[in-house]
Amino acid sequence: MTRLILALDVTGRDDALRIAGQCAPHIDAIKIGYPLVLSSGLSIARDLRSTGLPLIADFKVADIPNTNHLIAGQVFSCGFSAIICHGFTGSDSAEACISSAHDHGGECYIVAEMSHPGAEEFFHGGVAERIAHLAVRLGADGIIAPATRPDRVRLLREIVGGKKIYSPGVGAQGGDAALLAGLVDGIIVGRQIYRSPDPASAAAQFAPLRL
Ligand code: NUP
Repeated sequence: MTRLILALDVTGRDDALRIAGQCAPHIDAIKIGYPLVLSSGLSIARDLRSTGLPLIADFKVADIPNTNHLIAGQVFSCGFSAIICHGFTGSDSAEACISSAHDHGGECYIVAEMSHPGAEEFFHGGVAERIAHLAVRLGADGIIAPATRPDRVRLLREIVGGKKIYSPGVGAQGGDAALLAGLVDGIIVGRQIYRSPDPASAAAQFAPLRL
């Protein structure tokens, strides 16, 4: 089964709650980040919990260990069940997020390689592989790997084994969900769903993946 994670990058509270409510029967989790939290406040997380779905905080946390620890503490006190952090900051910073997540009964996902074209400038040449190894060594719950490059996801899967892989980049960024089925544990989809005139139907189109 491949989970469907809605990237809810709208910038209005009402839109966010409406789309989340419509899509809830067709998705497995909601991921929110700076666009929604900066426009609506962190309290949007509490409101979205009424959907009953797990909430993932995509703040791509990338600071010194103490600041990472403080950020993660705030995230989990708002009811998120997982946090996404960067790994290029090094073991101590990543470990601060992972241990904070686990102290709160939550999960931590480390970005191994990003999905946009520019990611190749720094994540290729061995960096993504090193970050994936770091995620395994530190006991992260999984990694973020690009749906736009299934061959890279296959390679990173060999490193992380049974850890979870969540993949953004399906739809608007050109990734094809069918190529990821069975390879990743979840696909992250934003614009293809929330920009649709009928977000529930757009989400429902991924139903075969979730079987
Ligand atoms: O490498 C990444 N690529 C990516 O698109 C890591 C991410 N966290 N994301 C996020 O996934 C991005 O910030 C957005 O929230 C979502 C993809 O949205 P869309 O391209 O499907 O609209």
